Formats: sequence, structure tokens, C-alpha cells
Amino acid sequence: MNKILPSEITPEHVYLSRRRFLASAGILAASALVGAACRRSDPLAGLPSSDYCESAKASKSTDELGDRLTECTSVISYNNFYEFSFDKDDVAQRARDFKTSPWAIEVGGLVNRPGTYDIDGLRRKFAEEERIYRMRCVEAWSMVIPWLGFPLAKLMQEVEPTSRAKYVRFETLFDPQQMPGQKDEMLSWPYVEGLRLDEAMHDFTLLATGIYGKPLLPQNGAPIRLVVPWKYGFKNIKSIAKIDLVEEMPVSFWMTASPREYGFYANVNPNVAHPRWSQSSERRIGEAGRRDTVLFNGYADQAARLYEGLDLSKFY
Ligand SMILES: Nc1nc2c(c(=O)[nH]1)N[C@H]1C(S)=C(S)[C@@H](COP(=O)(O)O)O[C@H]1N2
Ligand SMILES: [Mo]
Repeated sequence: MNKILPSEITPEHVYLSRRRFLASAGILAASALVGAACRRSDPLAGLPSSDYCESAKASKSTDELGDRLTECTSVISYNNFYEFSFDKDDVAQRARDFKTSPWAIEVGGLVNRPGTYDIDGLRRKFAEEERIYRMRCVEAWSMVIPWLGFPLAKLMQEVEPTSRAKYVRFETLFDPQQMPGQKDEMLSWPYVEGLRLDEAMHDFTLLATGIYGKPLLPQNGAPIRLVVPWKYGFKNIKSIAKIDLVEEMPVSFWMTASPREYGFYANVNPNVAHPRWSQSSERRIGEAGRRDTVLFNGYADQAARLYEGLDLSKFY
């Protein structure tokens, strides 16, 4: 697989200042050599999850467009999870001991029935469904993933948002001991994401607890993460510990890190370039060459109605 450099997603100022530091310490040239020599051929080597994909199950081999599912081993070994590593090939190793059980999610804010939900209870309460969705990362690579999970709407109905609630705000667990990336003071932790309430209530918006018929691994955001298939992958916040209904539009992790580059809506749009690269095409993991990126990631029939009146030629 082609490597994507941290410079491709890391906010400019973080990337540049880290680079200046490394350059002044004379580390850059040396680490490039060592990095190349030590590159693991198998990112899952020695992990308890190394046989995870042997029992992988999916009801179909393609999505509704006929695109083939991305190989299970790619889905669990090529990850973005900055709490553990900036290096996609290294997330699985760094996250191997992440403790995801027991796990509670606190749901509150502007709701009539706030509550703390234990993950096992949640799973029993809402029947798990399989959903095969394309995932398009803002870095211009994509996958097709068979998720397990339940619509976020079910949890929303349970807590009853009040009439003042306009947005949903999500937070990843904050635990710098387990997630060493959270000690990096250049970024604002914990990871935060948000949806408008109508986006959150959309039937396609999923709280995912598994892939390929099995519980999520730490690298994929165990034990529970968001999946909104018509938005760029960074909206799909991992390892959620807190959900709040709020009145104001939440400011996300990436909006704070680099407001010039990342917005709240982040709907997949081939016609609006990232300031540093085009979004018109993408590299589907496991395929040679590139393919055209599709408006709303191919979910316009389901999602476009949410954005009537929003100027899609603009960056949001
Ligand atoms: N907490 C948290 N959630 C996150 C990220 C992250 O760094 N931290 N990365 C995002 C990005 S950029 C993408 S593309 C997807 C990747 O999900 P995957 O590794 O399971 O494919 O997770 C998203 N959720
Ligand atoms: Mo991403």
C-alpha cells in the first residue's frame, strides 16, 4: 500500500513545528532511514487480533453499487487514530492493550432522560444490524466496510432530546495514560465531533460496534464509534465516552486544529478541494489506480435532502 505521510492530514502548523524541531535536532534524516529499514511487513504481527479476520463474516461481497468489500485485514491494519499514532500502519500495535471493557457512555445535555449506558446493555437493547457502507477519508483514500451497529436515532429516542436541542456533540474517551497521543499539546483533546440533530436522526447514521460480524478492535474505535457514510471519515469519531445534546454547533477536533482546512459539515464533495489537495478522485484500498469521488459519497438519494439551501460549492 502507498504510504500517506503525516503531512497529508496533520494540520499545517502542527506538522511544520514538529518538523522544525526534528530538523534542528538532526533527527529527520536519520529517522527516515531507520523508518524505511524497520517498516513491518505485517502490521498485525504478534497481535491477539492477528487471526481476527479468519472468522470474518459478511452477508454480501459487494455494496449496493457492486463495489467489493475491502479486505478485513486492511480494515484492521490501516487506521487513523491519532490518540495512538500518526502512522496508519502502527495504530493496531500501539492500541493493542487499550481497555474497552467495561465501558460506559454518558448521554446528557438537553434531554429529558439523561443516562449512563453500559456498552453490553446497549448492545442487548438495540438489535445489531449489518450495514455495508463506503468510507471516504479526507486524505483521498476509501474502503467498503460491513459494519455492525444500530442507528443513533434509537439512542436519541431513548433519551428524548428537548425542543432546545439542535446538535449532538460526541467525545472520545480522555485517558492519556492509555492514549499517549493525548499528551501532545499541539492538539486539543479529547477528540470531539458533532452532527446536526436531523443528521443524527437519519436512519443511515450508525453507532457501530463491530465489523465483519465481530466486535470492533481497538484500532477501529472499540467498543463503539460513529459512522456517517456521506461525510468524510474524520466525522466517524472512535471510542465514544460521552454524548451531549446541545443548542450550539459543536466545534470539532479538526475545526480547532485547522479551521482553514476542516469544517463542521464535511460532506464528501468532489467539487470542493481541500486547501492542499484535490478531492475529485480517491484511492480505493485494495484497488490499483484511482476512481472518481462521488457527491455525498454516493448517498445523495438518502442524504442530499438534509442540505437543501446549503451552497454545496462552498467549504463547510
Ligand atoms: N477519536 C478518533 N476518532 C477518529 C480518528 C482519530 O484520530 N481519533 N480518525 C478519524 C479518521 S481521519 C478516519 S478516516 C476514521 C478511520 O477509521 P478506521 O481507522 O476504523 O478506518 O476514523 C476517524 N475517527
Ligand atoms: Mo480520515
